[in-house]
Amino acid sequence: GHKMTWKSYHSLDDIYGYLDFLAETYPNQVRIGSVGNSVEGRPIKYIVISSGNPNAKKFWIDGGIHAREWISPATVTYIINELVENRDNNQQIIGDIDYYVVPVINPDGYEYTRRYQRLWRKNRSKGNYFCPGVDLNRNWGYKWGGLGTSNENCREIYRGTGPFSEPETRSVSSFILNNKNNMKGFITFHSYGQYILLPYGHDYNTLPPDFKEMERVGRKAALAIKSVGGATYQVGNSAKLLYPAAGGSDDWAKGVAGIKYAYTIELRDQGTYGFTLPAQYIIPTAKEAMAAVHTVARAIQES
Ligand code: 0X9
Ligand code: ZN
Repeated sequence: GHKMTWKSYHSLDDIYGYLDFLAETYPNQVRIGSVGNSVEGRPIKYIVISSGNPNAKKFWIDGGIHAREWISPATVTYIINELVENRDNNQQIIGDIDYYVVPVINPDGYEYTRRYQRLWRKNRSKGNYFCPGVDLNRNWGYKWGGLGTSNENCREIYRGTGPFSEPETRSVSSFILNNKNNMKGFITFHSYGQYILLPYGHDYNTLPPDFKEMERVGRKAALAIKSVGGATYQVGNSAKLLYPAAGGSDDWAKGVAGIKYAYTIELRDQGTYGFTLPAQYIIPTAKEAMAAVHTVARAIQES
């Protein structure tokens, strides 16, 4: 057995214990491992949920790059649960897609928010004694250092000393590159605001050549979300809809790894609770996110 529920937010140990449980229970469907270690030496665990189809396309899903956005790891573990333990309800999207999932990219930050400071955002890099931490979503190596980033340690948007200066972004990006062949989907879950964000985020006027197609699928996902949970998600380019911010994982996934359908999804809510979304909203939020995963999976199949 395992102690995972979606009625409360869980510790990193519980989340990792759940992945271990799935690996033991479903040895033919799933494989787990670590992409590498965080600054404080915690593993960054992944799970591959495999279709068993040698020609499968790949779909990347991650959460927890920002420490305080607890709904993200909770949602990603819910999605894992759906894909592994609720296969019957998801037949349509598991026969020909392998899911590569990392529920907590920033395990040190996540545990820090649980133990000491609920609204911590960055990792726990020790560069500056008084102001530790790098914003891991400003540290990726595509247009690193541009708009919406800072070179000051104490800022929430501190980008680090160079592209991929942090072990978390370094190991996750290498893992993606090692598996990028046939990888067609990428969703990184954040909170909050209810947005489906499209690249590029590094400036106001750079869109990928297939932006229209990405937007079409993004809008479909927003409709699917609306029909299962009722929440309204806005869809658009992240610089225009939110703000420009360089060094994000989505831009790197699209621009460097070449993953066609690359999105950042900002989950519930729209500011009533913000980062401290009460646990009773985990299931409705995660069901909506699962609807978005379905939509992108269908687009991957058609691509
Ligand atoms: O600022 C961010 O990293 C994301 N918003 S959050 O409130 N969760 O911090 C948005 C990232 C969008 N993508 C890029 N700007 N590349
Ligand atoms: Zn975030």
